[in-house]
Order: sequence, then C-alpha cells, then structure tokens
Amino acid sequence: MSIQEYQQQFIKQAIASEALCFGEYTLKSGRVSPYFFNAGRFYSGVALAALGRCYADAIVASGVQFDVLFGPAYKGISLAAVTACALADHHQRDVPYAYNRKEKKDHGEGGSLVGAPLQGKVLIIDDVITAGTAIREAIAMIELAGANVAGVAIGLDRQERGQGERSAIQELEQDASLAVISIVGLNDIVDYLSTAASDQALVARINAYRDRYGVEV
Ligand code: OMP
Repeated sequence: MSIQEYQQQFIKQAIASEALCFGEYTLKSGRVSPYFFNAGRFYSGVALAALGRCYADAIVASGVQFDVLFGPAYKGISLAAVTACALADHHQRDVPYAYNRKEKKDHGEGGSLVGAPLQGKVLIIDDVITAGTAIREAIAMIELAGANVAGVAIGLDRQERGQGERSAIQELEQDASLAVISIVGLNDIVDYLSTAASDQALVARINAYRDRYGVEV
C-alpha cells in the first residue's frame, strides 16, 4: 500500500522535532542502530497536536474496535491524552482514557490506575516496541483490572528481530492475537528517505542494518 498522508506527516514532524534521529545509537538490545525514535522530543503544542492526529488517523484506518485508551507511564500518558483529543476533534469519537502511575499512592484517590475505569476492550498507546517488555507489563495491568486488550497502537515499528526470527510485534500479533497498529514502519521511513537524493548514504546504512536485523514484513 502506498504511504498515507498521515504517515508522511508523521515522518516529517518526527524529523523536524528530532524525535527521529540519525547517527549511531546503542539500543537496549545492545545493537548499534543508525536511527533512533524518541517520542519525548514531540514537546511543543504543534508537534503534539500533529502526533495525536497521526495516532488517531492510524487507529481509525485500522478499524480496530475498542472502548478505552490506555497510556502506560511515562511516555504513553501524554500519547494517549493527545490521541483522545484528536479522536474527539477530528473523528467525532469521544473515547475515555486511562493511565497508570509507576508508584502506587496510598492516599487521595489511591491505587495505580488513573482516569477512566478499565472496562471492556482496551487499546494501549505507546511510542515504540522493541523487545516488548513494557507492553507485556501494560497487558498484565489491564488483565488484572478485569478488562481485555484490544490491541496496541505505536508510533514506529522498527521491524527487527527479537530473540528469535520474529519481531516482538509479530509475536504479539501471532501468539497473543493482538492487533498492533503502527503509524509507520521502518520500511515507510526508508521509502520516504529514498525520495531525497541527499539521503542515499543514510538509506544505505539503514539498509545494511535491516539486512542484519530486519524481519520479513
Ligand atoms: P521494549 O520495552 O523492549 O519493547 O522497548 C521499548 C524501549 O526501547 C523504549 O522504552 C526505549 O528505551 C527503547 N527504544 C526507543 O525508545 N526507540 C528506539 O528507536 C529504540 C529503542 C530501543 O532501545 O530498542
């Protein structure tokens, strides 16, 4: 499928905000990657609003049905909030949202869950899944609250192998039968960069990384 308008907007905004950076980055896995995605860099009102629209567009395009959004602490919290706003402003959908605290409060409203009650089908909003550790924790929290996980929406699918031949995303889709929605995958970024003649050396470095660690998509 050709790249959608919201996907192009996402890549443009990510590069402009330096949320998508190119260089040499050592990942949690120890792999040295020629690019890194850091959603924390979407830190202005314009960038966040654009990001929320991209998540909302990707979610609506996927057709995944859900009742509540859940943003795991920390980065998922603001992502779920801006997505809920964009669904209301641009898709006429008033969706409740919730998030967790990393540390339980024993006073005030108490507990570690904040916002809407976790009921029905829950869509998790996060930035990136690499090994899937953070997402598995969020899934456990939702199930403990007695709700079901409808799926996960993330900004970027790095499309690289986990421990085995598949990516953590493919494992979630195939083994846990979850819908994983990503605004873009690495292949979209490569397609986007390939159109600019000045980026050919960068594309070559990313392709070399992809040959070494990438999965079939
Ligand atoms: P998992 O919990 O292993 O799925 O990985 C998510 C984490 O990957 C994030 O919390 C980041 O620390 C890290 N990360 C990025 O944020 N962006 C990337 O492009 C790559 C990584 C990474 O280290 O793999």
